[in-house]
Amino acid sequence: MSRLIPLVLLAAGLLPVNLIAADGKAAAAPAVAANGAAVPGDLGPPQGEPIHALLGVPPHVPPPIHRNYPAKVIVELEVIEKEMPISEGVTYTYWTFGGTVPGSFIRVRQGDTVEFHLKNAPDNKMPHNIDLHGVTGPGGGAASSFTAPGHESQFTFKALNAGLYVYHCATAPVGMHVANGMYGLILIEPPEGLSTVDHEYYVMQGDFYTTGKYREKGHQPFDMDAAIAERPTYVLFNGREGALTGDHALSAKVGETVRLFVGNGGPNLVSSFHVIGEIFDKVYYEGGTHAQENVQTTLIPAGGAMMAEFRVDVPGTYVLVDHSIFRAFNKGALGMLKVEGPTNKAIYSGKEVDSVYLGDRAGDNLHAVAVAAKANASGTLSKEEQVKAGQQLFEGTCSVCHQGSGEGMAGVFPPLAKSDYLAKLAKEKLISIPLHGLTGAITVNGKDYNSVMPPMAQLTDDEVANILTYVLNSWGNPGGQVSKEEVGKVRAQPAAAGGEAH
Ligand code: HEC
Ligand SMILES: [Cu+2]
Repeated sequence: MSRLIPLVLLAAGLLPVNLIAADGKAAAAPAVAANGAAVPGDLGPPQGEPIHALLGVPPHVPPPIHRNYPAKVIVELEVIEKEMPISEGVTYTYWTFGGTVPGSFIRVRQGDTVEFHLKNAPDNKMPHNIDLHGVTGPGGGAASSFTAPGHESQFTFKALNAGLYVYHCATAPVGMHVANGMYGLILIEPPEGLSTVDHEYYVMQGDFYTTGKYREKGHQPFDMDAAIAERPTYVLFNGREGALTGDHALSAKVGETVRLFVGNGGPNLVSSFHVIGEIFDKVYYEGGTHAQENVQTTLIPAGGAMMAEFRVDVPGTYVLVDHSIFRAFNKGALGMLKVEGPTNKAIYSGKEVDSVYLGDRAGDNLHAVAVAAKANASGTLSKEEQVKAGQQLFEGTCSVCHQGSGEGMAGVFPPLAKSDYLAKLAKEKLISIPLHGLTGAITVNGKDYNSVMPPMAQLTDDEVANILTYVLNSWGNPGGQVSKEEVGKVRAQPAAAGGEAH
């Protein structure tokens, strides 16, 4: 049993002589004690030359640490306040650790002495600091790191406990600093390291509060009242809608193993983290040392984290969601893991992306929608731009029932293509259909329908305008144009009852 490091010696900083190698560095610690418990880090003084930490830019993390001795690790993190897109055509002023949301990923080894430098960029407006949940000491470093714009502060801590920890700004008003994106993860690796996997990714959920509606275009300021009421406009992975979809999706190949480091910055919501179509082989819940196996959905508290490991067995698109599911489909909490490789019919029969499930997120990054939003902002929006944007929005929204071809489904969903009903509608009535829905008996192209179209209240005024302009100019319909302002007027009126326009 001489290979076990007595806990009390470690705590006192006294490493047993038989663990020090000839070069003065500690020999590799055994991974696991005979009783199955993880071996605590070697907590003696730092050895060797100080190391400058490599920081990970989300969704990437720095490489695993293969050191077998504790070192002095220098971390330099700069706070940058900057405007970035939060959704297509929507911008927000973020406060960031390292220029990204979440902030730079920090990776050290248990037992390391971390010399932390926090810089506050000179053209920032606010003071900031950092509270690292991986720090043992009052405020997790907050008081020692309070930094005015154009200044730098420094403090040092020993990474006593292995685990995956959230860090965040803790400057008043704390909630506002966190809501603006001031959070990230620090991984304190156990001495024996983590198991080898093919891919490691960094994902962090956060809730955002804007004065405008979800996807309302233009620059959107922070809404303190909504934040206090805990009514987020956006719930996002990695700080922006689409940060992990389309071209930005995470990737892996069939047969590979994936480790997700997932944190929740909050400030308010608890995440029910789930990957549609995948089962986590292991979850290190709460970022701790023990793993649960075969997990479908795992809770990540605000200010908490977890590690999930799984092998991908069949190709396709796996969708990361907060399974409080309105957040995924109506507030943006949706990411993708694209897996390439040969199919395995014995495990799953096929079909690439489930567009009925994903709606307009199944396609590309809503590029045409962004183009239209820009043109709208500069007052140059053309009918063609509206039609293009409308087509992308129609996919997965209206196409679920009326079909991509606009032909509908016999006896169930009326056609929008060459619809004589639509052709004779007054503009206000047409606009009111997506806004308020439609019920009651109608006749379209000689066929009777008596069904219910639910209101699509989640769509913004310009989205409705673009969709209707697309519908009016497609499939042999009469043409015309609907503006955002016209939609706004109809939205303000009460819903008219009955199906047929009088
Ligand atoms: C959940 C299914 C569903 C979705 C999604 C849906 N509709 Fe409908 N829509 C219907 C049904 C059902 C009717 C017929 C209602 C009735 O019988 O009164 C209808 C009727 C209509 C009509 C009038 C009838 C016609 O064929 O001209 C228009 C216009 C229309 N929808 C446009 C849209 C647009 C635009 C969208 C997307 C923003 C949309 N719908 C999304 C189910 C849907
Ligand atoms: Cu701050």
